[in-house]
Amino acid sequence: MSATEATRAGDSDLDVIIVGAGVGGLYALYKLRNLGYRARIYEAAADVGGTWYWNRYPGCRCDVESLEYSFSFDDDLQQEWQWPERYGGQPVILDYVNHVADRFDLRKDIQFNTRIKAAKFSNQSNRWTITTASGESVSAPYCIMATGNLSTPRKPDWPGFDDFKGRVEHTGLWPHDGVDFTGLRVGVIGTGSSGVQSIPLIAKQAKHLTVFQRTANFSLPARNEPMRAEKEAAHKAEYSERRKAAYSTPFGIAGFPPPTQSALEVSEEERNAAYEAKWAEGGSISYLYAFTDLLTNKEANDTASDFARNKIRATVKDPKTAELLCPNNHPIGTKRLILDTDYYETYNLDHVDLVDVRSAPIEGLTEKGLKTTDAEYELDMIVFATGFDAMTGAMKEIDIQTDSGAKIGAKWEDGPRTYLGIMMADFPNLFMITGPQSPGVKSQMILSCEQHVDWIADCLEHLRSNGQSKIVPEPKAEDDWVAHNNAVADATLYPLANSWYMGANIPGKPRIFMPYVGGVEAYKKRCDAVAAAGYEGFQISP
Ligand code: NA7
Repeated sequence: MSATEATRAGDSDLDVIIVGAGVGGLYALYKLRNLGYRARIYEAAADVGGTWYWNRYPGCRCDVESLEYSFSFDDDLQQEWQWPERYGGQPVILDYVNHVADRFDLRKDIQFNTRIKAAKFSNQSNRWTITTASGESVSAPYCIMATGNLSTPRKPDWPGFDDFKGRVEHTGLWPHDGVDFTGLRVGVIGTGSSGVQSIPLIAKQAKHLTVFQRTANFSLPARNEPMRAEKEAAHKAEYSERRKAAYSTPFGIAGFPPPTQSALEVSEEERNAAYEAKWAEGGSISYLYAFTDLLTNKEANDTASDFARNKIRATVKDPKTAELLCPNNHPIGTKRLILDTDYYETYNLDHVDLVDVRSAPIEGLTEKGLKTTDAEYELDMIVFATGFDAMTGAMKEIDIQTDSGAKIGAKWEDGPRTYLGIMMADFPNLFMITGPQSPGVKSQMILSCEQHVDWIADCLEHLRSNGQSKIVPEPKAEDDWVAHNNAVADATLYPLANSWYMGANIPGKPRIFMPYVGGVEAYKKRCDAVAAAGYEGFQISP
């Protein structure tokens, strides 16, 4: 069947349009189909996977352990699937997502290679009509945006892209047939997670590697290893209890005993012993969970930041390079804390150089390479590990509007505004999976996707069983949620960092802290209470 036929066939009888076939969209399709809704996914890529479809750069790996970072909705699935390593690498996670799509026969309701450009709501017909890049349209009463938080890769707006004679790639749009760096002089721009994960592997192949760093980030050793059979067996024996317990934790991951002491109430010796143990164990949550106040008290955080900086100094042989790699403008954990394998060790290799582009910013590309304000670097290939228009980018790339005059661009002009990160006032029947102002990126993402889908499914069931068909947040509920979100963030150290959580990586983007950092437990309780109170803060109508 051609795309046009599929669209026409699905046009009149769909209940729910889902945009995106990443983990959130796939689970939404599974769940809603089982409840008897006619749902269909529209996906820009040629296949399922979302983040894990696009980010194929060398070293791409999840920073949440694989036994956690997986679906919980089907016990046979979680018991049968075998993760080969402590942390899932991109190829394995993509295999897993494909397995889920096949196992639950999801592909028959997914239209691939279809980018959605517009979504318009008619109050008269109570329907969303979405329009694809090729001009087809489909309509349904409900629309779910499962468009992802890190799905709009961004390169800086520099001159010279056309002049550069070498090759340019972005980590978030990596070629499917891989890249051979052998014999090449490679430049990597960016030292966030994508840069830090790929740099050691690029260095293994490249003739010469120059890393262009604007901001040094904190990174901890991942301590990835083959899955230990006894660990897997023990985890699987209590999978259901663990999944349930995860909802009563801040990050949606069970198994980390909550800290009980402030970093400032123990001796320096005791403190460093605790950090040393966490460092040896690997994992970012474990480290940030060493004491109660690492993300709320700057003085406490300084002790954890200093410990990590000293580890960098102890690893990197050249003292100047070591100092440049020591983060000095944000508390540890306030930017995404990275997990790496041999990142700092890579700078001890003779053919790897670090260039500080904070003091001498990049001006643009030239025929031969990159030009900063004080030098030109000759390169055969430039890898942009420069990140994404995070959290709001994918939604804003779609022309979302209603016939009452609401427009997403205007609505979010000064930063995202949502109720619970799930819906927006003025945009009826439009749901988001892990939207801004929900814990999403600050949690085990698949758990948060499942929680949102379950909440949305319950909400649709509530409407259906009450003979209603329209739901929209009240403006006051949204105002209060936005204020609460900001108040919670302001009580932490997070806003001190120029992070993508703050929109700081995109020139001109409003600086507002976007994820909800009150923790998964508090957030889920709130969502459940809202539903239990008959969808408090929402207007519901026939
Ligand atoms: P990030 O974390 O946003 O990192 C992007 C990096 O690119 C970061 O070091 C930026 O420096 C750097 N960057 C961006 N623009 C420029 C310019 N103009 N000049 C120099 N350097 C620049 O993206 P990632 O893809 O690494 O990771 C995103 C998330 O994916 C990650 O947090 C995990 O959750 C998974 P800056 O810090 O802005 O100074």
